[in-house]
Amino acid sequence: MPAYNAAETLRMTWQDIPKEWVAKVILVDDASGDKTIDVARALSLDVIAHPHNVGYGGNQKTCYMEALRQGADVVVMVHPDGQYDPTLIPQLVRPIVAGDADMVLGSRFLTPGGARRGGMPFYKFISNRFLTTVENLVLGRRFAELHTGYRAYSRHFLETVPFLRNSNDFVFDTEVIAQAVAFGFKVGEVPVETKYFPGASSANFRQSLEYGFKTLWTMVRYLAHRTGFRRTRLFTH
Ligand SMILES: Nc1nc2c(ncn2[C@@H]2O[C@H](COP(=O)(O)OP(=O)(O)OP(=O)(O)O)[C@@H](O)[C@H]2O)c(=O)[nH]1
Ligand SMILES: [Mg+2]
Repeated sequence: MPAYNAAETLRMTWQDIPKEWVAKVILVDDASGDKTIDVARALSLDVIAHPHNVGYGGNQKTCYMEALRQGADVVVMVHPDGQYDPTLIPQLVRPIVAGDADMVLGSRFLTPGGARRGGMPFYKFISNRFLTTVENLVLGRRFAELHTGYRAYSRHFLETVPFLRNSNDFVFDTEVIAQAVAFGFKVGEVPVETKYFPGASSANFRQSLEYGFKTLWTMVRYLAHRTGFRRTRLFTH
């Protein structure tokens, strides 16, 4: 769990995790201003505390490095803000264990109307659809959604893709998808629900706009790399 000011929602998120499916719950706190660390320790999670705030992508880097260090075969990212349903963890893990995928995305758009019913703001819904369409064109795939924060990775994936070179910001999530395609990994999608509610953490308008432009820039970089125009270390070993 990449956590930032998640004290209010962490316990309920943790309670819904199917414990028989999960060997370890690692929480990385990104210098929250609230009691996230205290709640995490009370729940006996493996806690790593960043001494300073790095950002959502930087937080994931620490999460994945620690999971690899602890010997994980499959790693699932669950946001501690309660927006994604942890009871669906088995659905994300199964395709990896079966060898059908090395990365699984929990898609909020596979159930028609689901994202809006879950309270996704209209502007996020529209920009998500737009960006996903552009990305599909560039990547040559047909994903239902590329902006979900609910994802699972195989160990092999995390040991192959150079995710430490990614942004420390939200666009980390887009870069990983472009890397998955660039490295030829099989990416699966399973339907998940989403809940937008007052206590959940949500990227604000400015952050979302910045994320949108950085996502498009990532696609430009991907194309430039693919065509040999300008290669980037994001997509090489
Ligand atoms: N490390 C770190 N984590 C963050 C930061 N901001 C948010 N997070 C965590 O990352 C998760 C995702 O961030 P959100 O702000 O919820 O954004 P989002 O879920 O991508 O966007 P929404 O769909 O609008 O909720 C949250 O569960 C936060 O705990 C940050 O600055 N640093
Ligand atoms: Mg959120």
